[in-house]
Amino acid sequence: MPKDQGVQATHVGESVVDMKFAAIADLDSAESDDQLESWRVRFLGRKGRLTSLLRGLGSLDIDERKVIGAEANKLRGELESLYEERTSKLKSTRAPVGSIDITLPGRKPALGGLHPSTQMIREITQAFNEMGFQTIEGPEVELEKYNFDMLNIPANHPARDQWDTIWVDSDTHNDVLLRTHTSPMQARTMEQNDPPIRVIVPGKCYRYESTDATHEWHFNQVEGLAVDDGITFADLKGTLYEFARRIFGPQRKVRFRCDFFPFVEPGVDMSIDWNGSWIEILGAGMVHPKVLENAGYDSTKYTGFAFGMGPERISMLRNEITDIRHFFSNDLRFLTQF
Ligand code: FA5
Repeated sequence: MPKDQGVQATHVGESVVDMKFAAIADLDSAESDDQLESWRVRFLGRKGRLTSLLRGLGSLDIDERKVIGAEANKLRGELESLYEERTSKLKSTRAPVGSIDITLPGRKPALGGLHPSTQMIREITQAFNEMGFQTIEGPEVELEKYNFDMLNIPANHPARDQWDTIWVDSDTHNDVLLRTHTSPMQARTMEQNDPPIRVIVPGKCYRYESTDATHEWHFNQVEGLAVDDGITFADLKGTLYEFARRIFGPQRKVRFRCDFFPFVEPGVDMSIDWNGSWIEILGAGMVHPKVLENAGYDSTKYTGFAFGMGPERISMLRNEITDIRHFFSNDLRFLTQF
């Protein structure tokens, strides 16, 4: 805009034209209610620049006062209507109430995490992987043959009572069940592979039993099997001691006691010292010669050890969880702590 000659107000500090340029530029850059209000106070307010200029007119001679006074009053009118215009323009570009406000910070989607059982299983399998065991998995819906027969637990043998079994109803088969332990994978692995074998098998198991703080009707197990020429009970103990050292730390005491499982001889269970008492975390033993022979191995040449542990029980010990049922209750207050 060209400067208007005759409206210079050198005596009153600032020219009407300079002020007009400054006011319009500032108004155009006002983007919020606060900035608009600050602009109004600075230019049109009682102590604003335009009011100060008008007050200063008294010091001018009469002719100058008339010209500059008229220009300043005209400018006031112009600035007031420009202010109204800018205010309604800003309002019209704003999102209507109830619509999305794109200026708000975004909401973070909730991130999932690994289930505490999965975390424990991964830690356990990693410990054994580092000792040379390979991780494999097997079917949860299993044949009676692998779950019992090949593990030296024939039909009607009292040892079957040790595992309360959930059988699968079927018109064509009466030998299908939900596996009661991960040990059937001992039989399946030996059936399909020649020694040497070193495998670790995590997976879900199911038992028809009532639940309490340390028993669930479905839970995970991690099975281990090593078969080779010349494996001894010392290898079993050494491997499980090393596992306990990795999971529970070097200070933790470990206890082996005799136990009976039809598929091992001798059989043991292993307990961990917990505040002065012992808590059983796994069953183990030397693979029974009959189990080796059932898989077609020469039991005079090959020996092996096997073990089966409960990762939920181990997590309970590690994390001071008092009830195993928390693992499968799907309560986020529990799950998000891991
Ligand atoms: C067995 O299931 C054997 N198959 C283990 C084994 C494998 C022995 C190889 C010898 C050689 P047991 O029923 O004790 O054994 O279960 C093994 C572990 O699974 C227990 O120490 C416990 O940690 C876990 N476990 C057993 N039953 C439950 C249950 N109802 N709820 C949660 N964890 C369980």
